Amino acid sequence: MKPVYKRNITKHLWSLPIVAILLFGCQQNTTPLIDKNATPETRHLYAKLFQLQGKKILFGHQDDLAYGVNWRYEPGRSDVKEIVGDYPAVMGWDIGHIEHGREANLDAVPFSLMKEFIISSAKKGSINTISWHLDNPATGGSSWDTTAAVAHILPTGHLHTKFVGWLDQVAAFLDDLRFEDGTPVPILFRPFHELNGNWFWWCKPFCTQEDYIALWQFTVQYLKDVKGLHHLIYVYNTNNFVEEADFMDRYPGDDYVDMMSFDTYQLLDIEGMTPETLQASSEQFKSHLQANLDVLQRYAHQHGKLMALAETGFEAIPSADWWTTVLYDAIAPYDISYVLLWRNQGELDGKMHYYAPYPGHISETDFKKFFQGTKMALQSTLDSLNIYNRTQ
Ligand code: BMA
Repeated sequence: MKPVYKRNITKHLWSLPIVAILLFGCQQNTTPLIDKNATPETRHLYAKLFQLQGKKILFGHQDDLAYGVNWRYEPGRSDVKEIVGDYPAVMGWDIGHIEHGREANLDAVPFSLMKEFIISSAKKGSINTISWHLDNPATGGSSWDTTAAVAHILPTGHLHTKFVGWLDQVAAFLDDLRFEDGTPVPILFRPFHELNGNWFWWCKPFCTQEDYIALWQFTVQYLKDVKGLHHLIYVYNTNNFVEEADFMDRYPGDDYVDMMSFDTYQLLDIEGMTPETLQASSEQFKSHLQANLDVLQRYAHQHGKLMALAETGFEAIPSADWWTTVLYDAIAPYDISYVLLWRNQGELDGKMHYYAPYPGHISETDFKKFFQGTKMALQSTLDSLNIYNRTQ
């Protein structure tokens, strides 16, 4: 028996390279998670996201379960679900004000509820992503107070201890996000976002490239190696950009980033809007979005990272077919893992501030079409894929 077995192996050795090409040849260049000790659920999620690349675009919405247009904190409610019958595949949250140990975030979402929403939606298959609109540590002002602060919170700065205390608060919140069996819920963490804008104190005009990168690297190392958090997938994020160089200018390096992304909104004042100005604005938005997605995709593939459109939308969606003719048309050709719409606050400072439609909205029918026979995926799709590879 033995010699026959040996002969057969030798006979089939020639086919090994072909098998290898079939298995690996068509895949993108991918890198492992930056956290070598990432939990099994986090590693599984990360691998699944690579498998889904190009096939599905997960749909996300900020604060989806917390409130919507004309309602607040009603269990099970979601503006998205009321129209399409399913919850978002990606749930976005912001932990601004966690640094002060407050009860609620900067938009009044209680952290205790946020925690419940994160755990319960993960149990149903959704992925949670967290951003952090942290206050200015130098002044006590908000994220939008652009007084110089980054250099002061680095290890050599006089506010370093204060900042580390803030990171301890972040770590405690993140560490508390666990399934019933105690396993941490994987989180896409997107700190110091829109870095090339000019509105947050960590943005380009208010700190050097070196200091931004040092802040990012310190934060990752601290959460991962000092606090021992191993359920985070780190998301690098710029705002939309004109110059390609602006996208990678402050990139903290392949050892510090798992996913690359940018944010962009269609901006048009609804007052005085005409069909012509709307059309022109939509065309311009679409072409700029695609130009930026070209750049994102090139760098993400080159560096073996995942990619996402981390925030987008058109405030109050004044266009009935925006979902299919503008957003889907623009993003469908790309390998982004997800697209996330910003929050449905409702009225804010005298105008309507929401990015997903609600029942009765002019774009309701088109929003349903956006998910029919397209690459867009909602919670139930992820649930059926068991993205965290959990048995319970
Ligand atoms: C902005 C607006 C603000 C909000 C902030 C953080 O885009 O929605 O009202 O406070 O995001 O969520």
